[in-house]
Amino acid sequence: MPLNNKPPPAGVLAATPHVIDYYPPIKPASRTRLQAVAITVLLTIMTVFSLGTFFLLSVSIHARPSSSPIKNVVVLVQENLSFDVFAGGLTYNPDIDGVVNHTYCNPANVSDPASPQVCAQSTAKNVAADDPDHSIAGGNQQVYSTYHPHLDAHAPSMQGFVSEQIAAYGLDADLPRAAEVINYYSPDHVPVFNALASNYVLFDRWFAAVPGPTNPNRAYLTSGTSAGHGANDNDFLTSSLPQVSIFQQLSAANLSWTNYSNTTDFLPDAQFYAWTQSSGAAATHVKPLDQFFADAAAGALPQFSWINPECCQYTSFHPPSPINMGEAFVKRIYDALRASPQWKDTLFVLTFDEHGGFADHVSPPEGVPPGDALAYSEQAPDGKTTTFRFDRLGVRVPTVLVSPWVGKGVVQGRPGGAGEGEFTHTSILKFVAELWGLDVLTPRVEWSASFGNLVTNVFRADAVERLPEPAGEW
Ligand SMILES: *C1O[C@H](CO)[C@@H](O)[C@H](O)[C@H]1NC(C)=O
Ligand SMILES: *[C@@H]1O[C@H](CO)[C@@H](O)[C@H](O)[C@H]1NC(C)=O
Ligand SMILES: *[C@@H]1O[C@H](CO)[C@@H](O)[C@H](O)[C@H]1NC(C)=O
Ligand SMILES: *[C@@H]1O[C@H](CO)[C@@H](O)[C@H](O)[C@H]1NC(C)=O
Ligand SMILES: *[C@@H]1O[C@H](CO)[C@@H](O)[C@H](O)[C@H]1NC(C)=O
Ligand SMILES: CC(=O)N[C@H]1CO[C@H](CO)[C@@H](O)[C@@H]1O
Repeated sequence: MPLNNKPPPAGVLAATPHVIDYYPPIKPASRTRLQAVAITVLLTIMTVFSLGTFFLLSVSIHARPSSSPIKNVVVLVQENLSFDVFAGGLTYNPDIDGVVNHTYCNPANVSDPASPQVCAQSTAKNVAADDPDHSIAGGNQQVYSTYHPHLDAHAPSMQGFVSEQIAAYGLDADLPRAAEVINYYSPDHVPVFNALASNYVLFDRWFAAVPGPTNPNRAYLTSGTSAGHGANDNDFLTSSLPQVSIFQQLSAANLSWTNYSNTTDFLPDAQFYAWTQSSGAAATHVKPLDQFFADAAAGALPQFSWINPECCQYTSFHPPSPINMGEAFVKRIYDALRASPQWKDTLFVLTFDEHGGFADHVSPPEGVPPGDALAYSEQAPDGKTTTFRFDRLGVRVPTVLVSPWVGKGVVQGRPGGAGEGEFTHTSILKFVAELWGLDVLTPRVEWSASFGNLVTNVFRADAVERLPEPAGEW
């Protein structure tokens, strides 16, 4: 049996109170017995059909283990920064799709065409004072200029970030402060990231999985779906996610993994899942971050290392974490891997969970396969309900691929392969499935582009030994 996340049976959807299924709502009061039977039969047929389609596809792409030089994969997911704000100011390659030599502005009031424009400048501060809105509803406003987008009527014009910041913080008289949401870092501010990107592979078209907050994105990162969750709700704190995760898959395949964690207010990502608790893996496979540095030095890293940063005051980049402390943390991780006896076998992926409400000028793709058939609803700031079906990606986030087996200074845009979707968080799962011959977990993972073709068979002896020091405070 493939270890993947099949769509749950229709009865499970209907019984779960806080999620809405894919199909038209059914009013129990008006439902006759005959109607109920007919609907159940219909839902069962649809579920079986979609399950069968996915099963066929997943079997066909159940990859053979590849002959890759990569034996160890290390993933660090930092917090809450968009591509343009963190990486859009990099200048080492004019092909980077950022904000250098490109004017990107948002109106102060997205509903008023005559309102002043607030334009991106390279004056972003080390500490962002006002954590921008990153709910699903806030993200709708940022991307579509409305809390209630209809994909046929509203374009993802990326004009609503400043307006939403003003609405969230009442900053209408303080446009320079509202501009914090769109201003970006110069290479001098982010020397660590600049060195990583310019020495390895920078993706300038990598999208978060969900246009919403951290845990739904972290669930997509580690299982290819959030199982209908669009907020950081209690289920993430109680290990209640039912779906198969990469951690469960790796254990089933006898591949070693550790979730090194420095988080405090949130559970480490591996512990979102019921399986991690019930199998005992939470006790054996989740370790404090200090163990990562010890394992790297000893050459004892597992095949798959998943690093949860501290969240969200100091080293995660999440406001109010200072940017230069986040940089220092990334440097510690890289320097430890570079000095490790396992460096020659290692691929390190650094990405960000979501855009954190910060601005980006590239429209996220629409009409993408969701991880499953579950939808999510929340109340927007205007009091009305907004429903999201996980059928579009989140905002672009900075991502780098670091290894002695990748090219130097590669700027990777759209994937080249025919029939591939885009680079997005679930590209990591797609790559790992190919690398180790695992089942592809969900339709979203299957659609995602792998980055396997960026791993070469040429070992680079020129890999920088230590990254530069982070910037001082500014
Ligand atoms: C960032 O991370 C925090 C904590 O994980 C989360 O609550 C928030 O929704 C995320 N988004 C933004 C924009 O801060
Ligand atoms: C910006 O424009 C200048 C002048 O045309 C050019 O030299 C430089 O390479 C450009 N930089 C980027 C990052 O596009
Ligand atoms: C934005 O503009 C609209 C249309 O002119 C207006 O109704 C609304 O009050 C404005 N919002 C703010 C916060 O000024
Ligand atoms: C994993 O290892 C156990 C114990 O060594 C063995 O029984 C099992 O068959 C292995 N499973 C796989 C998928 O290799
Ligand atoms: C986080 O890491 C720092 C530095 O390695 C350490 O001092 C601290 O105890 C860690 N906290 C947790 C919760 O692991
Ligand atoms: C030092 C340490 O605990 N290393 C562990 C890393 O993770 C692998 C796989 O879970 C274990 O086998 C190691 O013992």
